[in-house]
Amino acid sequence: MYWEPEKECMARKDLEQLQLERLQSTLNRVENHVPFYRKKFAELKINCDDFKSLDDLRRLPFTVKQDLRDNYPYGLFAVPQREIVRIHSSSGTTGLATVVGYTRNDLKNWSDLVARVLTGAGVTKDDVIQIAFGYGLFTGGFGLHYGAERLGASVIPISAGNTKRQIQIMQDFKTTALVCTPSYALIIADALMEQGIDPRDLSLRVGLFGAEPWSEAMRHEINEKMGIRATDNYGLSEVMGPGVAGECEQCNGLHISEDHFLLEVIDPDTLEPVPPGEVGELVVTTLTKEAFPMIRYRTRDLTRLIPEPCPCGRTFTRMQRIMGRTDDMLIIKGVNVFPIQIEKVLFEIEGTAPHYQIIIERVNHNDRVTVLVEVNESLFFDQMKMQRQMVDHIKAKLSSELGIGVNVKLVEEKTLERSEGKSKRVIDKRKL
Ligand code: DLL
Repeated sequence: MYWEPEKECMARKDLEQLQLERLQSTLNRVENHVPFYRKKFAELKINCDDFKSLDDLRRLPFTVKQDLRDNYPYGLFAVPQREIVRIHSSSGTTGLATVVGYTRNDLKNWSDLVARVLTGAGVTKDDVIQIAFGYGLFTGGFGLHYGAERLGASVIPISAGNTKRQIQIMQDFKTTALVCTPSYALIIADALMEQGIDPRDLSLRVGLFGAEPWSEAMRHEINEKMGIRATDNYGLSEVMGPGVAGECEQCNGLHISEDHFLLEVIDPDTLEPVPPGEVGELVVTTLTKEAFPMIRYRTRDLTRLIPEPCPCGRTFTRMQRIMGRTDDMLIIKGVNVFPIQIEKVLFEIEGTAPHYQIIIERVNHNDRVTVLVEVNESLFFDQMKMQRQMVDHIKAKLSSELGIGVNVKLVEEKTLERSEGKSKRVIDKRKL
């Protein structure tokens, strides 16, 4: 089943022509409306009218997350405020957050692309979709919601959390498709078992999971425990949100919506393209975004493109599931977290030494974070009350900065391992 077969099965030659035209118009848009790009193009003596082939893309500069932060909040928007109808933002409070905007037309394209991902995974308008992604500044909830409505399915906007209620709704409303992070799907699966509910008595048949890394092993576990077909879908707020790529019913790689996004895979060190089919960092250029076009955005996500055609008939290239990242970004409980955010909070708290360690574990499919913090007053350890107050204070500050709860443990000065080179701040014990 296709959402738009005339696009999804386009001949490569026609697709490349479309991409080139859309690239040219995107370049004109950013050059005319975004001072950041205009300045960069001028420095590199790039004349957008000279773009004659897609290979010319390689002459353009990369854009990185820091560029978004430097232009916080609206500096990279390519339309006046009055044309913006939606704003989303990814993790971090001011300074570290990235803000993205959408015009009405962007929202239409976004819904279409998410509807395409849903259709690819086998969802139709006869389905009842339970959306257990957070609704809010995160693009997951609203992105999937609008796509599912566009498709004409029955949408249950339950949002994330409250697993007991998720299950109750799933039973009563006869949910057929579940949308959430893969780790939350496993939490729901375990809760079903605990409550003695046989998933085969539910109406559930398909799952659309994304927003965090997972593995084939996790897919099998979800399939087994829930009796569904779990599919992977990928996206990132900087280039749109969910809807960038998704698996078809073959469950063997994610088709990239190449009519809206131009993909490159580069070697993160040399920044040169890797040979076809090899692993590298995914770089995305948007082709139709009006409010927030992105030129050669370095996603930091590692993957490889699958050169072989897919038996489903779609001609859009597939990418293998995300295999890792080239930076230190962590995805904890579906939320993007950078160790530097934790460091920033600790530096602001008097009495802590600049030594800390972040330990991440997965306990019963739940991510658990413990931050070990060295305190420079060993006296402290005789004063339980002060210690507790300090722990609570750090916890509150960290939760508000990160948007997730963490455990905090104070340790005496010089207890944490020192290293001569790069200190090992993060110990990620999760096995996906
Ligand atoms: O996570 C958008 C999204 C929402 C995608 C719902 C799919 C479903 P951000 O919060 O900006 O946007 O986080 C983007 O999450 O660069 C990847 O590192 C990671 N990520 C997203 N999808 C996958 C996936 C949304 N299927 C960052 N597998 C990306 C692995 C994923 N990692």
